[in-house]
Amino acid sequence: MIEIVNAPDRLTRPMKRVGSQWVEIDLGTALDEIAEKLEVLKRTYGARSVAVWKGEGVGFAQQEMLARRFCHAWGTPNYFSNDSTCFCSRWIASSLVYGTGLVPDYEHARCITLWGSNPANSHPFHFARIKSARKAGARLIVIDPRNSEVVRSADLHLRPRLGTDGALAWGLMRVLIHEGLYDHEFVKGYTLGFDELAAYAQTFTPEVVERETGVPATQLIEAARLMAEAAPSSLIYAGNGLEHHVRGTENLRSIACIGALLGSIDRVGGSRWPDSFPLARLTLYQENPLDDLNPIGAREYPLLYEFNQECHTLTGIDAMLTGQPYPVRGLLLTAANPLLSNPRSDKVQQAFAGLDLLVVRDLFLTETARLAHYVLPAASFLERTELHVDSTHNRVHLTKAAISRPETQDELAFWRSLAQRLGVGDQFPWENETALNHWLLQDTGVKPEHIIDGPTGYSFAPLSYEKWRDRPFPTQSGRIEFASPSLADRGFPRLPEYPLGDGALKVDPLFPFLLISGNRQKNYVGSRYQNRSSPGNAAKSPFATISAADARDLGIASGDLVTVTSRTGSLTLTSRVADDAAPGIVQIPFGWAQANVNLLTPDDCNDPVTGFPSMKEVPVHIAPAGRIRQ
Ligand SMILES: Nc1nc2c(c(=O)[nH]1)N[C@H]1C(S)=C(S)[C@@H](COP(=O)(O)OP(=O)(O)OC[C@H]3O[C@@H](n4cnc5c(=O)[nH]c(N)nc54)[C@H](O)[C@@H]3O)O[C@H]1N2
Ligand SMILES: Nc1nc2c(c(=O)[nH]1)N[C@H]1C(S)=C(S)[C@@H](COP(=O)(O)OP(=O)(O)OC[C@H]3O[C@@H](n4cnc5c(=O)[nH]c(N)nc54)[C@H](O)[C@@H]3O)O[C@H]1N2
Ligand SMILES: [Mo]
Repeated sequence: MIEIVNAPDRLTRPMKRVGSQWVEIDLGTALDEIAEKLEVLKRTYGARSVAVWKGEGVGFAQQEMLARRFCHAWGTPNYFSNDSTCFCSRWIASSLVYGTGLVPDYEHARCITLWGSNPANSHPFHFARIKSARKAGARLIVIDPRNSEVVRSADLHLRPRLGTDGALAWGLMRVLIHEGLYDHEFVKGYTLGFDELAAYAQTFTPEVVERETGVPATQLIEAARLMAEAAPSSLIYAGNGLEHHVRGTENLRSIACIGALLGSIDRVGGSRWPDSFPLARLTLYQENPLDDLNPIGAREYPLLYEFNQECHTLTGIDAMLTGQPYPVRGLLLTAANPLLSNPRSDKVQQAFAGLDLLVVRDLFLTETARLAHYVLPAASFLERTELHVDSTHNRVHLTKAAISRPETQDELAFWRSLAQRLGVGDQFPWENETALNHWLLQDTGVKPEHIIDGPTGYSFAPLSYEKWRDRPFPTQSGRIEFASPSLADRGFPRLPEYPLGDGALKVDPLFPFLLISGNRQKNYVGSRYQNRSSPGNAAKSPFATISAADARDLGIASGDLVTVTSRTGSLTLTSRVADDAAPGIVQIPFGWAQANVNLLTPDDCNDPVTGFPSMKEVPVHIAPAGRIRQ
């Protein structure tokens, strides 16, 4: 952390691009010029021609809300973010079934199923909780086509073919129903559509599911029984690996239904319905909805917009390139590096290079920042104070600005200084983050002093369970919806159907391998910090990981350079042959400039429900690129 914030190449001065040169510019002048250009765009094309893009670098809490607030204060509905390739599809699937997202109660669980997630790399603090539950006797099931550290500590590993998780979920539901292992009372009392669900599940016998997914029938039955034995203290955590698929949301919706059959929803050791902590609302969607301005992607992917107020980034890139459905000519981007993180990087590059105004706020001069007209140095997490609500433990934390760097601006200061120049400063009345934090806490009964006092945060309520006993679920019907009337109204199937046969269709002779892009690595995050940790730990280059059997067939040894080609692009990188990789699958991490996997990922192969791009099931071709050993 210290190396990141004190890195010698950290941006410290605002810069303006003049021709191909960067010139340093005073912050006030930069903001004046940016505001002036924004006003010109507003006069010429309307405010909606300017978009805002927030990235993973500032997370999902108040910094995100400030960016959203700016949009609606100034008049543009076009807010883009990494959320629409990150967690929205899981959130929407869970919200369709339960009316809310759920949080895992790992500490009390007796059976934990990790489905498409590898917390040993991605969420070490979750993995620590899982390990202590294991010590207390919890069983662990991992559902992942490949091996990993979590797999090695599991009781049972199911390896479905990529993207066939929906068939597996239906298979598990059929076993639970067929063997009478589901929670009859819970299902009767709190769900909608069980008869439809049970009828549809009939087709998914263990043998049919084995043919579709490759998971042996005996393992499927064993998994269902393990889950049911531990119920209701039996939880399923679904990860990012499930989302980057064309059928991602429907697969996730069917997985969500299993929890209700197990009766493990909001039960001790199950999946909790989070207690709310009423921070004041920063967004202005109610005050100034702007829906009539046709937010980008809201027509194509209405659920993404209705549930998360997210515009669709891939449609946004097209709008920048084509001017359709209307011109998008300016972009204010903070804490993101879409040139490496969004699919079809070639199109992102072209779209950003053609903008009239691109402003990038970052700690470093990233690939995206290099295309900007203005680059502004941003305050890092160690230079900010902000609230974090931990809904798995009902705690709220307040970070301290541990160091001060007068030359950087935090997110509040940036949006506020721009709003003031654009005549909407009254929407950003807080002089600094401390004032904002007080305002956010005003209705909670908690004062910042309370939070600072406790090094482990402030516990706002005891963990609560079984809230459904005296409260309807926040769905349309007030019940858990196996069958969704609201999806049916939009022309989608009521049940999260799975079209059998998808699993078998996957081999394209031109592109015979499937690419999983973006499995998380321990020593860096997204496109950042690859070479920043101590030399022993730093990741120096990306690898294409393939199985020993595939390597033999291709005549490739570990360390050889390979060329991986998809329908959209090609890249050459070092191979790594791993015993535990799955045959037919190549894995490449994302976020590397020298081998950018998002040149291979398509932008026209999206989940029809939420618009999520397909990034974990991309047909590719692999060939040796030469015999040079690295
Ligand atoms: N192929 C493929 N692509 C993927 C994924 C995948 O699995 N496969 N995963 C997707 C997912 S889940 C996500 S979340 C996205 C992430 O994609 P992005 O949102 O683009 O996130 P990062 O690549 O981590 O880039 C974050 C940037 O924020 C900067 N930064 C760090 N701290 C701060 C700060 O405090 N303030 C500011 N202003 N900037 C800061 C960093 O220097 C970095 O440049 O990528 C998506 N892209
Ligand atoms: N160190 C580190 N930590 C991170 C990040 C980072 O870049 N570095 N990124 C953060 C971000 S933005 C996110 S969103 C999270 C993501 O964290 P997780 O949700 O844990 O996602 P991954 O680590 O990518 O693991 C996804 C797993 O899904 C599997 N998978 C892929 N396709 C399928 C499929 O079709 N079916 C099944 N069943 N499994 C499949 C992959 O093999 C992989 O093991 O991690 C966060 N934490
Ligand atoms: Mo993410």
